Amino acid sequence: MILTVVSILCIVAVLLASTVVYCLRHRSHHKLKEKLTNLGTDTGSDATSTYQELCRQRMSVKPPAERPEPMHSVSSRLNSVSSQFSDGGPMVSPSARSSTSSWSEEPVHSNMDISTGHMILSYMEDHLKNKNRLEKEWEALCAYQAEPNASTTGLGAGNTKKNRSNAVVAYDHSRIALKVENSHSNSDYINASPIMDHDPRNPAYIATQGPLPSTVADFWQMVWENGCVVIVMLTPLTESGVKQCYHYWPDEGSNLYHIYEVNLVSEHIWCDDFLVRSFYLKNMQTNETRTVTQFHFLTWLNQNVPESSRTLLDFRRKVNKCYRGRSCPIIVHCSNGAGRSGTYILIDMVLNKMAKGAKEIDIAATLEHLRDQRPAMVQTKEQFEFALTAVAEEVNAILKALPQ
Ligand SMILES: *[C@@H]1O[C@H](CO)[C@@H](O)[C@H](O)[C@H]1NC(C)=O
Ligand SMILES: *[C@@H]1O[C@H](CO)[C@@H](O)[C@H](O)[C@H]1NC(C)=O
Ligand SMILES: CC(=O)N[C@H]1CO[C@H](CO)[C@@H](O)[C@@H]1O
Repeated sequence: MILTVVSILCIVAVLLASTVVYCLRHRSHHKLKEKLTNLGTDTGSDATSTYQELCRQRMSVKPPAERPEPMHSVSSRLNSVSSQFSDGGPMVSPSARSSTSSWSEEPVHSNMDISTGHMILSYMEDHLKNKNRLEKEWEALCAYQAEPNASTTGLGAGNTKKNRSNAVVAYDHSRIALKVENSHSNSDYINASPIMDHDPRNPAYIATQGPLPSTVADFWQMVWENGCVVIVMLTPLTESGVKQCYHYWPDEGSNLYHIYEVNLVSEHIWCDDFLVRSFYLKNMQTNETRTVTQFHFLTWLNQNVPESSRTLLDFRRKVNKCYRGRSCPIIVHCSNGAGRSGTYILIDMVLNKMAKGAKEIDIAATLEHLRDQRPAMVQTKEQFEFALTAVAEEVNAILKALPQ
């Protein structure tokens, strides 16, 4: 009997011991797992702070170690040495911003690579100081010949009256064609050019002339058929008595342009320089509707430059905030759809390339690329210089907004 009791006690003891051992092991395993997880997040935040530290160091080294080669070629190619920050690493965005009311200036946003930013800035500063170089580059741009460059459709008998200027007519190979069956004049012509950036199928912009009284229905048809939701208007309606653009929207209520009904929903005056209108666009044939926002810059005169690049840059940020997440082309027009429109598109395209982390920024070549698609984009040397200044100023603002 004693033997039996002892053996039972032994079995119980063994069972207890193994349970305890199991529990302990399980717990330590769990702890280890926990530790590993923590370690994971620890290294994560470590990497971020290391990255931020690197950025700070980079920022404090004022002139970048490798300055771009002085420009010899016309197209002023700018290569930034590939940097260690750019490939998918966490991007430092501007830190907490003060709350912004709808009246305030839009904060800068960018994923621009810091070393690229410095490179561009020092290049631009250099470029703007050296007037002689700017002069030469502009001369070369003026001599640039686009090929192909035929505009037979736009200059054809039925279409010439649809052009504001004979000098700026959409190229045959690069023009927006309207659907004839929906056109009030049974024609597919409008003086408008799709402007591609990198994607050859989807234009990023449509550059067009300010509508004439006879082309306003064509204009809204184009807005409708290309799925556009943002219009950038860069001209006042008249300048010292000269008509620049037809008043192509209703001042209040709605107007019908052929089968397109346009309803003015709101008008928000942002400052002396620009305002924003919101339209409700309805296709009366299908009863489909869409909201279209028009950003109207009021103080940029023909053949001129805006008084301050800061205002135009703020305007651009507001346009892009509204446009964010879309893939339709942005309609950009002034009077002839080339001078002011070309300048705006050049600035926007270059800054967008930078924001996407492009390592190579070539402003002159970008302008040639625009001129391949529409004649006379950017019309004066002052406008070209303005584009350079504006880009430099925005890069400067982006660098300043990075956490110090
Ligand atoms: C148009 O292209 C032709 C060649 O196809 C060229 O000779 C001509 O100079 C070009 N014109 C302009 C204004 O670029
Ligand atoms: C559009 O709306 C009108 C009025 O409500 C209606 O009579 C017409 O049939 C509609 N058309 C289509 C294509 O739905
Ligand atoms: C080449 C040509 O005929 N251009 C015309 C385009 O349309 C405007 C406005 O109707 C005319 O003034 C231009 O002469």
